[in-house]
Amino acid sequence: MTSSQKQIMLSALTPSNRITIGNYIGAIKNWEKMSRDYDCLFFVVDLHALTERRDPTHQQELSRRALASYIACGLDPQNVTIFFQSHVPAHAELSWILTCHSYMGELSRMTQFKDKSQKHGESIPAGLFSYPVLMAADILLYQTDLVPVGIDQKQHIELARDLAIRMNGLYNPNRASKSKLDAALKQAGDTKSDPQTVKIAGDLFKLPDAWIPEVGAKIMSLQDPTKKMSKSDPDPKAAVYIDDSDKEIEKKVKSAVTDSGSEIRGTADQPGVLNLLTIQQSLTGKSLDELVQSYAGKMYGHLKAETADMLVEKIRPIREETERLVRDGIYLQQVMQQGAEKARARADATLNQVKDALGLIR
Ligand code: AQP
Repeated sequence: MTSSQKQIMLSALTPSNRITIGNYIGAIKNWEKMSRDYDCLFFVVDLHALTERRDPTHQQELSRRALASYIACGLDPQNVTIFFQSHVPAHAELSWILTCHSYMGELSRMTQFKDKSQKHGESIPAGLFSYPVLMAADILLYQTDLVPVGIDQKQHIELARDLAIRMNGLYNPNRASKSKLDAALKQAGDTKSDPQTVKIAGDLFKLPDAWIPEVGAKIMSLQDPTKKMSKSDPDPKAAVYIDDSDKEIEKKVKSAVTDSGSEIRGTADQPGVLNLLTIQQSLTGKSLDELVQSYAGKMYGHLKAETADMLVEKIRPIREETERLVRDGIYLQQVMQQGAEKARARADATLNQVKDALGLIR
């Protein structure tokens, strides 16, 4: 299949800190697998990272490392488009246009906004509020079919769909009258689905679907297994990073919070144990039942030691390759330039259609 016949898949990661095994298991690991069957765009959302203040030199380091890690995790820049969000100005432009079509109410309902704004007291950065609109622009610019994400991002994909439906409804004249819509649906060869979800001639955007992994959609903090593992968790023991040393990985997993019992059941009332089993499930492809059976009669110490070993084996080559790539500045520069050129051409095609539809003179 040529890339133009393949469905379009897109995903991204915020360089807000080093990449965790949550990001790896919930997102990057699946990108690599899917990159063979889809026309893929993967990018580093450096504009999203600006919602928090960070030292500019450190920010550059985080962004470069994220790019290097994508490649170290198996993404092939010859086969997929890899780029930085800030290298494609259309993201920020479409974001403003979509902001003008978004409602305060729907943005205030975003769970991530509610969670992340808490620590800011009275001075909540407006960027945190409008972040999901920029994310919608990221997705809609590329006429994306599928967005692989962890469960925490599902609500943001739903917003992107709502905005696409709203914009298509407002600016596609074929949707204005029933007879024109029926004719357009017939032409699209789909008269059964909800007309809002079928892309017809004149639509600005395709509606994206979220793809959520069956296993590992929400890896939990090692220190508080009721909370998501996050890059920016201030407790360094809460997450394993994909460039942690073997020793650090062992130490963190061995000090993971479990509970006071000793039997390994993998049930919801053992969130810490379940989290370690989920990590193993994702790394081995084994079922939960199979893993629980293999731990019959064993102690939490066994579970922790074996999880640590698996992570060490998985992470070591990624860490070593990331370090090698970070030192190869010329190669990374080449990847980011080529990726940005390919992405710009595709993003501009959509943005120009949007500008025309809205009456902006180009
Ligand atoms: N704990 C997790 N388990 C599974 N998937 C996860 N993802 C994030 N955390 C987990 C998925 O990783 C991708 C990249 O997300 P992001 O960096 O754009 O934003 P995020 O979801 O806000 O990630 P973090 O790690 O929690 O970062 P901070 O601390 O900066 O907010 C997404 O697909 C996400 O679902």
